Amino acid sequence: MAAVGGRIVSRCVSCLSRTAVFRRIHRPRNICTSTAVCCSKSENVSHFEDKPEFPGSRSQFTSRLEFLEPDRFEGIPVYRVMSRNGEIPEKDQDPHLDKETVLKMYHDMTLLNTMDRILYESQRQGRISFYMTNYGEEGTHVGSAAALDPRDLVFGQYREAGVLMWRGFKLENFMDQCYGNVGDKGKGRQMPVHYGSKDLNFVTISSTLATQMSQAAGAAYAFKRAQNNLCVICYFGEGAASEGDAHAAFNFAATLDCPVIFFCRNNGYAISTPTKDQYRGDGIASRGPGYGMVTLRVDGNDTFAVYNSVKAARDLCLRESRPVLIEAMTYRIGHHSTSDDSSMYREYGEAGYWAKKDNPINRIRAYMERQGWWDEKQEQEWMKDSRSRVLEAFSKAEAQKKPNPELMFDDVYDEIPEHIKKQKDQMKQHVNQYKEFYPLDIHEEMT
Ligand SMILES: Cc1ncc(C[n+]2csc(CCOP(=O)(O)OP(=O)(O)O)c2C)c(N)n1
Ligand SMILES: [Mg+2]
Repeated sequence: MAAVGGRIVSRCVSCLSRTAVFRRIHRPRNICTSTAVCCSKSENVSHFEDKPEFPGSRSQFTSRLEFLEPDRFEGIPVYRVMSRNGEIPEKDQDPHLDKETVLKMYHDMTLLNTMDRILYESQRQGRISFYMTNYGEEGTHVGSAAALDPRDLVFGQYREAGVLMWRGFKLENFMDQCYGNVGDKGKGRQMPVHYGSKDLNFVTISSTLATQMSQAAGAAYAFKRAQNNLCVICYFGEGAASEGDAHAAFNFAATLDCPVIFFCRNNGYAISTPTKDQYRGDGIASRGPGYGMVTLRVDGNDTFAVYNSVKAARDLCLRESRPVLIEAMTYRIGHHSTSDDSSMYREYGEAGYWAKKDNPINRIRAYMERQGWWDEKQEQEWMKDSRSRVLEAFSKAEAQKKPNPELMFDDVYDEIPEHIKKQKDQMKQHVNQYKEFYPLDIHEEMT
């Protein structure tokens, strides 16, 4: 390797070190003189005039036997707009959202929080069978939902209730689903938190991890063919990204140039498995370039940064008809679900840090206070009002009957086949014969 040029002080293009002394090697690029393996072997050296002709290859030949070290580069940066105290240091990054929009963001984030508390408690009291809270991730929901067109199709994982709330899913709708009562659009046939709404373009949750990912790629392909100028957004956890279906989804979307935003909520845990035991690479974002996808990592606790990211991703998706991967860094403050006890696998105080010090709700509130749009008195009033709204919806849902049990046989087939009809008749006969063992009084009557 012929070293030319003098010594200069700058940032090494290879190891990105600032303190090292540099040499210019071959092309005018700054390479650290450090003896570190990553730096000394950083430049491509080719003694060949031809370029690789292998199908799918787009690089050069090299005479260096050099492994690609995953730690050679600094981590992918986290895009942020707002500091923890609600300041926007780079004015050109301010999304300039109007007061009404920011207040709606705050109202939805806090209402979701209050709803989570009440429904979590109601599970603990045995009133519903299961629940999952969204604590800490409210900024990823509301920031992303606000940047979309309401006609864009949403595929969720299960911890995205704020997206639905932003689109207009009412407290009653959430409660009816969790109680599985006659008001539930799913007719009481799903576990709590498996929401869905055709009117709001939100595909019903299926908690089998990552199934929504390849469906989202397929839906985006259909959108592309329909040329409807809409995109698909697919939410998933960093844990779900370890499923094989995630690979299929990324690769289909990339090779078929599908307008889909893959929005990863990296909240640090897949139930009890922390990210350090889930992967060795630089999070989920580092996988994007491997699939040929444009990629961005964002501070998920910064609602404005999430908003800007999804808005830009949406434009890109539609303009260039290609998928975008966004990794939103956040933290799951609550237990995974009511079936989990996170004190068994994380230190006391760890979640508390995120609840108090780095929390999306606190951050947007600090912004609103700086703008003079919010104060303690408004906060107190809103907290009282939102709590009573949640409690009212909760009491109404609890008082409603459960659906007619016969409905469990509907909606899988367009026309119920004979063998299912037979099962339905057997169920009715059995229940009628052993009435005293079934809580028929809380259900709508069978025909
Ligand atoms: C195919 C499949 N495997 C395992 C599970 C059990 N399971 C449910 S949620 C979960 C963790 C998912 O973690 P992540 O994707 O990070 O989402 P988060 O819960 O953190 O929001 C697991 C393993 C499942 N539902 N589906
Ligand atoms: Mg997770």
